[in-house]
Amino acid sequence: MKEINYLPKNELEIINLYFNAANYLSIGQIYLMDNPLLKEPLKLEHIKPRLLGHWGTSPGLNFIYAHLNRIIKKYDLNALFITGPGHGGPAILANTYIEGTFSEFYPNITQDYAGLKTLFKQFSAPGGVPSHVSPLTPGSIHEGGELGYALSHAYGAALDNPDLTVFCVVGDGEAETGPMAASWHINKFLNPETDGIVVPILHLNGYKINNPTIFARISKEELINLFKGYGYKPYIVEDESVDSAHHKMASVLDKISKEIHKIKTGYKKNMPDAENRPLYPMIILKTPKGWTCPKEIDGLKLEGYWRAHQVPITDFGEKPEHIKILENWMKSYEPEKLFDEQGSLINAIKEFPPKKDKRMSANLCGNGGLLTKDLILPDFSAYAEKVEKPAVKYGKATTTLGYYLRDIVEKNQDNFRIFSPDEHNSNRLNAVFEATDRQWWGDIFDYDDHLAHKGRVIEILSEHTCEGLLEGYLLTGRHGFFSCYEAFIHIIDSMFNQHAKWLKEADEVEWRRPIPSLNYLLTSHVWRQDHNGFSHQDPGFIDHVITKKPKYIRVYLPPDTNTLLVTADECFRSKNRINVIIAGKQEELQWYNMDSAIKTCAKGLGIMDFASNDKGEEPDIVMACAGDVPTLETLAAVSILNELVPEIKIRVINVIDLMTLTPKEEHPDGLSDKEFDTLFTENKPVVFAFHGYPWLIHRLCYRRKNHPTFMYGAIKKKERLPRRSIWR
Ligand SMILES: Cc1ncc(C[n+]2csc(CCOP(=O)(O)OP(=O)(O)O)c2C)c(N)n1
Repeated sequence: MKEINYLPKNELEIINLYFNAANYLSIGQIYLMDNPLLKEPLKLEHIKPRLLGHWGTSPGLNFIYAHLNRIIKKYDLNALFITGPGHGGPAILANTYIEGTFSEFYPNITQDYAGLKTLFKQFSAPGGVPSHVSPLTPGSIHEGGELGYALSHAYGAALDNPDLTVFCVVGDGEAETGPMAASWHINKFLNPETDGIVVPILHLNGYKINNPTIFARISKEELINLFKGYGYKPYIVEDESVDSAHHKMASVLDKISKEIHKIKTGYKKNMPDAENRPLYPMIILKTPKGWTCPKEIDGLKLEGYWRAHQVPITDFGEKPEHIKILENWMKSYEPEKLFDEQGSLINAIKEFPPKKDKRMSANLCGNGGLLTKDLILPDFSAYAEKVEKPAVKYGKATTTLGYYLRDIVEKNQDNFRIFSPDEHNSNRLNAVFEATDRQWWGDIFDYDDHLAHKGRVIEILSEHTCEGLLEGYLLTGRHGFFSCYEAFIHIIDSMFNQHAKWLKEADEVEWRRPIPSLNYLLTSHVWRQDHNGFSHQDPGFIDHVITKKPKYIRVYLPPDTNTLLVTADECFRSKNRINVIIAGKQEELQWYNMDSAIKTCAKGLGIMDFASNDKGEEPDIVMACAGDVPTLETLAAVSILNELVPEIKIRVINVIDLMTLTPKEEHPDGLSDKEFDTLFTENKPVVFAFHGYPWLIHRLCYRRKNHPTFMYGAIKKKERLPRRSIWR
């Protein structure tokens, strides 16, 4: 085969030195707290007492990283690296150390003996870096840990970044997850002219934690056909010998780089095939799990088996002979050829990666906040519902929001996107299509409704994919919006967790810049499932959201059009938050004119004067509500009470920003006890009609003085609605 000697000798040599250095640095982080260059014989006291980290995926990641460095320089690529097996933290950190970025961001980790020792010691140790890729990792937009989102994040990063190539490693175990299975289809949305390129690299190392992977145990033909079926052009790189694998990988990456160039230039020049979806290349890299570690340990298979997944050699106290095995393994990379006398990497290795922000770990997309431009927002009051008197006029909140979104799209053509799992129109946001289309690279027929090769809306019936794309888009500094049925947003509960964790951790990393907020519109909500029913009811996403660190989350329940517009504007201006807006899409009575909507939203809640008869005095009862239907029901109840018992003094309070109910010390929007008591009184009964489950209000208010008087009208258990009243 002509790949056998594809690389000239000098190139092979340096790429292999780089690979050895990255492997050595990965193992060093997992094992050593002293004697980092093995200058003296390895002893138990040099080895960390608690061994943490994952070796199995690391050599594959190092191999890929080394080869990408080669082609970035050769083809002057603007490249970002995303790794699904984020548990391969030691490998990614090793590469950022070689690239020099790690020392730039953390000056105590110097490029010498002392720095090397600290690099090793601080890995997965208190005060250091976690064992997975995290916000502390330069160049990362991707929290390691929960598997399944690498490819949707990669595609999200590539959207509207026409010059970016995102190399995305997908573990073959990760490839078994549901979210990943849907993500392969995102190539049917990418526009080769206006978006970047994603090159998926399936890392077929054969095993997960304790099991073989499905993809490794089907025939090559089946595997290739699968990816051809997904619309990719798969290239297989398969070898156990490091040298010949280098030749094969280099040869494939050269081919792929040329294909990428052809795709990009072809579409820019609008060549004849520009009407067709390009066949995007991908790589299937088949190398042994834990590649280059000892073949066996204690007579058991290690390299090329799941035993290599985490820490391949352990029990040094009980089995001192393991110390020698580890030492020999580390020495097999010949550290004396990788580092100079001062413990600094030799120049040839240091010089190998690309320079400045061409280094994948220094790509500005990896710190998206640096690239963020504020959205150009139209004046929301221009879309106001004219409300001369409360409770007279009907309006459709999300329909009007659609006009506002339409104009945001109009003003932010490459900086704002909307994602939805096939619910955009159902959620009444149709007006957006006056300004844009749904981006789509499947067949398009002349009778199709707003399907086009360019468009600001992406609809795919996978909440995971919508969420992953939006996260990738936000993490690389742009703005977006996700509209979804309330009941089904639970599908991404866990992705929401991961993003919330990222925001919290990234906020604590000095060099990371704030990114635009993740904005959800949850509609088709629990109370108005007119076409559906019990199957579509669950208001529990809020319960999930409020468990996260308060600083980063907001939950809004605007009861009408004007409050929805004010809320949306606030969300689009915010950064580093997750904003959940829950609003009905049906025709509903309007309560607030724009002026009062602005005032009430600024406080997050307010007394509905038109419905209250306490006239500034202490009321006999407080009727509180949060959510559009509970507001309507509360006001209906109040009008009945006014007729039946006009002597009762009633105060009606409408809560729009749910987090105002939390104590001020716990949430930036929380009311002080004084403010709370002034509104809700210290001892008068409070009847609270709430959109979701009642215990949530209990949780938010239980430390308030008159909390014992609270009574709830809300969903107590899963029941068919709206056949029953909310009052029970
Ligand atoms: C969604 C999810 N489920 C389970 C796990 C636990 N887990 C961590 S690594 C791993 C195996 C991953 O295998 P693969 O993706 O092939 O990575 P590699 O073999 O390269 O380490 C599993 C199941 C996880 N991190 N995320």
